[in-house]
Amino acid sequence: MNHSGLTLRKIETRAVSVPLKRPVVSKVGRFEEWPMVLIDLHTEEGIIGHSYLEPYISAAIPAIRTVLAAMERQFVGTALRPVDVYQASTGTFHLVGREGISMIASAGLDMAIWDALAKSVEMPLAVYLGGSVGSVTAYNSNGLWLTPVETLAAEAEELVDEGGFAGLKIRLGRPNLADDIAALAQIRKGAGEGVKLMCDFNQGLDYSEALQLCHALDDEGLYWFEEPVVYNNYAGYAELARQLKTPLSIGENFYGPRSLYQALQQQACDLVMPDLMRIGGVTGWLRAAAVAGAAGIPVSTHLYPEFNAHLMRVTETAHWLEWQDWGNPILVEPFELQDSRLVIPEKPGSGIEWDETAIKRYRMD
Ligand code: SMN
Ligand code: MG
Repeated sequence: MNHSGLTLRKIETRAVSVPLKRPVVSKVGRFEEWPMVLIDLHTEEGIIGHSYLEPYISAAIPAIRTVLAAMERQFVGTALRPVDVYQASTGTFHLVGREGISMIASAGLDMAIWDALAKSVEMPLAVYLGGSVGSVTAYNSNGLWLTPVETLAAEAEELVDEGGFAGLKIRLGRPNLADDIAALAQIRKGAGEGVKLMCDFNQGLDYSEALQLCHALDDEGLYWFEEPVVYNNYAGYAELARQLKTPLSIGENFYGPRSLYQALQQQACDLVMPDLMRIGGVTGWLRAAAVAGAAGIPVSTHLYPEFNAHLMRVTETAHWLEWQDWGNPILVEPFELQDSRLVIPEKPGSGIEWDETAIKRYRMD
């Protein structure tokens, strides 16, 4: 039997900064543009795997590219087995920390390998992973930042219309509770009854503020409270989860499946939403999703909707896909949304194809 598969020739990385239709105004920063690292994994067999990373800050990009270049030296000429490469790359780079840039670069490489392998057998990634293509329940996370309250009703209406959305992410945590309540009223007015509102605080509160604000908002019918306090205060989260009726969601800052396991061990949340670049790419996701599935905890996604849609099709306790259209300007064919569901394209791999003309326009390097 021939198990040779694909062999790594080179890892090409490019940095782009893509304009955002609605600037991100949040407790983690204000962003007018969205920096991305595009990864093209070239194989000796001619198949090219694509993935991208969203590192928030462009200052982080050179470090990520340096680690990916080191990984290229580590794996060039070898067979692309994602589980083995994940083990070896996280194994090498854990010497400078399991979290942060090491994990982010490993995840980007891992995603590109899975994409290339699925393409090599002409299967959509979901099918290659043992699932099927279809659609995935999604909420719209493209707006409703900490922006002026009087603009929120019209924006909420627009966001629902972008894909018949049954859920929207909203950001709260303004300096005055009255302003959050007013923001919520405007959003409800624009979104209409029945639309679920996922409420993100982006770690903007200290524990005592979170205690007060979450209790004050606990009867407002919000679908979840996300990251009220610093991401790794699991003891604080456990206490909040015990006290509050509104489900508590964390996970975009889990680095690797073990962080998810530790959070669940400490009963720090009701819901999880791992971020693909921090959880460890496709390989990290599958491991984390297995832990959450065994624990009966619903799993939502964070960013990376194109890859995540495939992963949700093989996630036991799949909950909501977070939809952001931020990568659309550099894709040949943006993914489609209908009736609050993302429709996975019938294409090999993840279905990501670069719009090279657009990439030239947004290149940073
Ligand atoms: C978020 C994502 C990207 C930029 C800022 C904030 C947010 C989310 O935490 O969950 O979408
Ligand atoms: Mg969030």
